[in-house]
Amino acid sequence: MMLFKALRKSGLARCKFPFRFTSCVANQKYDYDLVVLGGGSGGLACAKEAVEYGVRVLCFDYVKPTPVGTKWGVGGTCVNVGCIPKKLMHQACLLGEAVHEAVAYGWNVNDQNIKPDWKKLVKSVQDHIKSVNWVTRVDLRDKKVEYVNSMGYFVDAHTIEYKTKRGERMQLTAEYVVVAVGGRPRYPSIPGATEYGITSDDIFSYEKEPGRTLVVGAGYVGLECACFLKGLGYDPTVMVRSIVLRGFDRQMSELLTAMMTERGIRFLSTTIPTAVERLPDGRLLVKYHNTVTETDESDVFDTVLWAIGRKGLTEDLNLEAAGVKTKNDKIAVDQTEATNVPHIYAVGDIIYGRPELTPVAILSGRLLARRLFAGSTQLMDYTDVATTVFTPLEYACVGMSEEMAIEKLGPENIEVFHGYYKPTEFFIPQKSVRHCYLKAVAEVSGDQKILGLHYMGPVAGEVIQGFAAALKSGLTVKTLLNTVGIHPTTAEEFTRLSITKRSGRDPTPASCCS
Ligand code: FAD
Ligand code: NA7
Repeated sequence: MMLFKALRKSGLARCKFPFRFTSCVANQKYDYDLVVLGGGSGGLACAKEAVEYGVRVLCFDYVKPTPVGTKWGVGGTCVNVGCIPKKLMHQACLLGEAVHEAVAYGWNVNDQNIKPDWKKLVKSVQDHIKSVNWVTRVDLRDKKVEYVNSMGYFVDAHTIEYKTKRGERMQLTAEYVVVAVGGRPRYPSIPGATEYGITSDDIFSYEKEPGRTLVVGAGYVGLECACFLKGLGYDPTVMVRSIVLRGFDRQMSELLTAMMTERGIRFLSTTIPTAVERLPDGRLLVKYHNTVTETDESDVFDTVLWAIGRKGLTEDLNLEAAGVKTKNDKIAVDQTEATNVPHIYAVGDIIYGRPELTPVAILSGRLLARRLFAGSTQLMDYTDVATTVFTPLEYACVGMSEEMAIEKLGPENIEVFHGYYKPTEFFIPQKSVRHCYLKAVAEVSGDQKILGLHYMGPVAGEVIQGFAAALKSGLTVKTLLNTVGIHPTTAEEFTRLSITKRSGRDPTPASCCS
């Protein structure tokens, strides 16, 4: 890796445009050393890392408009229609709560009925996104990653075809191809779904106020959308097909549901939508079926938001021409992110069976580039990836859920330390502390290696990020309890965990400093 960096510094490794086709490092058989399909989190990270080693890289990125016509710029889901706009909407909600809390803290906020201006918020969010798109393009140009704003697809295992803005078909060849095309929201196969429903791809730039909204799907995206809509003063209902937050710790998911219910979000349990119709007044009539009571009902909403999961964008890639096999709508890879065709790789959301998270896509893209072009052998470690659900009380976790630990080790071999806690800042505005809870799932014997940490409360993502590094380094209960806390914080509660579930003792604290 050092050698490549030194060569690059000396100018030997990279022959600058227009001499790109005669790169000193390159295999002259191909136009490019690396072509990346998809300029999102994973694709851009891979492309930008690869050019560091003096190779010729081209990255395609193209966004198909949604059924209602929403489209966006380079950078992929996270920047345009995912993490970033979601976090900004979440922040708007937290600020709304803070205004009301400020009064209790002595601030003279005259109008307590203040409401956010949806159009202004959407414009601010979109302005930020456009600035990120611009910075991304400049960054690609500065780093000498060639960027083509077109849909790329395989002609054969080393040849990619695309259409120019004028409609001409062009072809180029690459020694390595990285597929980083990500996914897009699914629509249910029911009448009216695409005509009248929107998804997370539309909501962050939606000009109309969402109003009374039906959010269909109780995964990570559905819950977050319902929560920011509620926080902004709208009236969301979440339709749940089976359970809330499948795949996450059950106790924490139930706590999250209770916290959302306390805040006035309605849940329609064991229900699936059957049709959406537009009424003469423009509102949407949604028909649905309860799969337990076997009853059919309907209700009227201003907006229907599908959050029923995402499908991988394999269908436009003509993967058969390259011989790449798919699994459902994703691509199965080995531990080196190689597909069944050795020089074709995949990173990010398009990989089958891996976490759909931006930092996962970025790190796997970066490590892949290092292995391909800088002699590295480091593999991506997909275990113990921390994540956060950005609901008003956030839920963050790393490692195993309680159920997973019980299944893997057996109930007799795990110990669960837990506790409710009272954030100091909640006292004056008398905010509900009912759902501020945390737990550590650990081995029962020895120093009690920690297998999973779960936290619901303020700034959960910030709290768990540091503990995630500790868990990856082999954190034990002994070390955790030997760690001196930072007082008064909520994160310090992890260093004070003393009650085990097995003991049956009440995990509710008596006072703020007990
Ligand atoms: P993407 O970022 O989706 O990029 C793929 C790009 O390739 C897209 O621009 C696509 O249009 C383009 N493309 C597709 N086909 C082609 C083709 N044939 N040719 C050229 N270009 C093509 N993750 C987190 O870590 N934290 C969060 O808080 C978080 N919040 C989220 C909130 C929402 C609402 C959503 C939907 C997702 C969220 N995620 C979050 C997930 C995160 O956005 C994804 O995991 C991440 O963007 C995946 O990156 P990627 O590179 O695999 O794909
Ligand atoms: P998820 O986590 O797959 O959740 C999808 C939700 O939608 C889940 O509650 C499903 O219920 C439900 N679902 C799926 N199909 C239907 C239909 N046809 N009708 C009603 N409800 C349905 O997807 P998300 O988009 O929330 O999150 C995906 C990733 O994006 C996530 O990992 C983040 O990293 C970002 P089920 O539990 O299957 O019964």
